[in-house]
Amino acid sequence: MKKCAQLKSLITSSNLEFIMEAHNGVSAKIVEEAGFKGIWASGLSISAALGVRDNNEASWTQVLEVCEFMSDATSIPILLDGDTGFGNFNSFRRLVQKLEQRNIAGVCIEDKTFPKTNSFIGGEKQPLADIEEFCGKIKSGKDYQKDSDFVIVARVEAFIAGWGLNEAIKRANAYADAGADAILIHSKISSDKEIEDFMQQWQNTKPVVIVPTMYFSTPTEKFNKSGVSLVIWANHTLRASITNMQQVTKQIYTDQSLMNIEDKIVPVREIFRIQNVLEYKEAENRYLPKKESFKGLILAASKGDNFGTLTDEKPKTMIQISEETILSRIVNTLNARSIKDISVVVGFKKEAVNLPNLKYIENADYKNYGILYSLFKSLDVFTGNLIITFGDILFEEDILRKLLASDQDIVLAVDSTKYNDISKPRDLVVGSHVHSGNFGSISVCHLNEIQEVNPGIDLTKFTGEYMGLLKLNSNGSEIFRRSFEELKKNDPDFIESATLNDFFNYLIKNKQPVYIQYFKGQWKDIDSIEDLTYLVDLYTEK
Ligand code: SPV
Ligand code: MG
Repeated sequence: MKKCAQLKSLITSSNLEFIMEAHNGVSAKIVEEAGFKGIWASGLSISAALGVRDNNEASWTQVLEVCEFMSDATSIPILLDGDTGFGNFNSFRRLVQKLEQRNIAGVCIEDKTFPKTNSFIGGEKQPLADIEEFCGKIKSGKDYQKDSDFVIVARVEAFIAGWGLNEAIKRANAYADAGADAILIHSKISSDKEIEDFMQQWQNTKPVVIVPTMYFSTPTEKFNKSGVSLVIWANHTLRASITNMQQVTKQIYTDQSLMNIEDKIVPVREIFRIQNVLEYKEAENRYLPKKESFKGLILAASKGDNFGTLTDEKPKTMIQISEETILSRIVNTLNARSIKDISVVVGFKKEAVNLPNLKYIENADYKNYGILYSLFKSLDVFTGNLIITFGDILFEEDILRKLLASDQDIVLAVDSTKYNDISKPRDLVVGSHVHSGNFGSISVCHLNEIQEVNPGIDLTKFTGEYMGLLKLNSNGSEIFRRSFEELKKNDPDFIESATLNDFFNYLIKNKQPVYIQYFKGQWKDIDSIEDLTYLVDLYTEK
């Protein structure tokens, strides 16, 4: 049901109904969550919440703006306290149009003069509006509202201004005849006497609305009996929040600590719930381009041969190349492509691997078991997208960028630079295509085979060298996990004795989609003092 119709039916229902004050989005939401079927957008509360007086110091468009936030935050109707209509008939009919445009269900205007003063401040001195003029105002609103259910309540201030019952009844009848959907009869005395008198005298069929702020001790049942249609609890969310804000701020000021208030106020997550942060998360999933986040896994458990005393007290990955360790250079490259969740498998001199913001996984058996075992030890990491790199290679960010953008589940970074001969063992691959590196040449293809090749062996069949850098998407991670688990069950020796190359070949044999992405150069493995010297020169020159 539209909000106007909801409010209309509240006012016309045969039951006594209640609406509750709110003054901003959060209080409106709280009112709705409490179970109320409607909201009173109180002029007193909205102005107080804005830090100004209830004398039309907030402009009508500022009030409108607050109402819009309240309405957007809720699904129950709002009756705006429209004061005196913010001017003459012309201002009021424009207000009505603007309220309808913002899905505010109704407005209440009082028969005083602009700028108004709150009814509880020197009410007797307040002049009442001319009856005819006020009736014209009501008519203009009714004439210009688009939705026939939009509600206009006329508020009679006769009691407030010190007039008697006759004046109140006379005005109420006039306003009802002018088209008002309901009459709000206001009273500031501490008993319900004026209201009772009015209700007894009121013959008109138009519903009556009351605001029992000052006659709060009257049992609600009495209002029901006397035929009131709608009760407005007019300022109680504001007053409750002031009570609490005063207590809490005083306490924090005195204590210079939050210790004594933490359990007296809602946790931050309650704010998030009220704001419906959950919906935003869901919407992000629906509407934002899927920016895949990647984790990193760096395999750095081994000591590294060929580095003499450099690796007495630390593994190779912690060797410095001009100010920075190999490991931190790898981490920096990963960070540069927003990979922040990085795990490192450590083994040899694990305490020497001490970079901040990394997760450490231990391969205590690094001496006996190799890289495959390190991967197996990292099984928990194999969820979602993952970049796995050896801890002793450097690669340019561009390589990582292309790997991250690749579509395939399992992609190995391969250097297609051709060797006639090699001077040390290398992990060479046979791809389903060769890579010329020329414009348009195929750069992604299937991996058919990978093996460690020793110097002196015929290299013609190989199409490139595996750099030790690998991308898995969630499927790829799942394939790795599953395969590890299968191997552990069916062939436990494999994980302990086989190499990473063996594992890739195992995947290929089992028809898993293993791909390679070709590059030309742009990386360096660090296997000897010469490699180090080359890099130190390189970085020192820069
Ligand atoms: C308001 O809530 O702003 C009202 C009711 O107009 S009263 O303050 O009682 O006048
Ligand atoms: Mg008011």
